Amino acid sequence: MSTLRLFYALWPSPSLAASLAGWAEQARLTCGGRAMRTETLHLTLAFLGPVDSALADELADELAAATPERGLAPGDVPLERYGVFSRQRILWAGPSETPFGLQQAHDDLWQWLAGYGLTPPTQPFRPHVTLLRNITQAEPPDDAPAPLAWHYDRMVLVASESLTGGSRYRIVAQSRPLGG
Ligand code: 2AM
Repeated sequence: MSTLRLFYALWPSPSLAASLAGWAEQARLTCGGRAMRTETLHLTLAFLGPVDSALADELADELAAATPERGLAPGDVPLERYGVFSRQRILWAGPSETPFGLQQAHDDLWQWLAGYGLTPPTQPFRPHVTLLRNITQAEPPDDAPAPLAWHYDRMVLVASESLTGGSRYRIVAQSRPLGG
């Protein structure tokens, strides 16, 4: 049976993604590593891993239907600091504290996914946008650029497809803004 490697994410507007690319450029001066392509920057809400294609279709249909249970309450996440996951050699941008609404969105999403037999992570939710991979210096820069305000009103379901030399992200569905 074929599977798709899936995750749910918030996807920034092109202008926010461009600002984040500036953050990546600045951090690379200190941390080295490889910048993520601007058009692939995102904040993961739930990583599912490989899911069989029938379930993947169902999840995509449900998300596109965007009923209140499956949609996403709009909210704000400030991107105000750099951080590092040293084991994964990742430099990221994220909030200083997880906003309540975003945590709620994460928890609600996983509660709903559990109904499909998918297992929630045991690790706490650490909202972040990965900016650099393979960093050579595991301390983030002391200072971040001016904070970025991210207002979100929808989420996307993304397939991560392996290609020789890396992976490609393909948005398979997105929720409609609630009330929109
Ligand atoms: P990362 O950027 O911190 O690597 C696609 O891989 C997205 O899912 C990335 O945003 C990645 O986060 C996230 N993700 C979360 N858990 C993952 C896992 N166990 N394996 C791969 N990606 C994961």
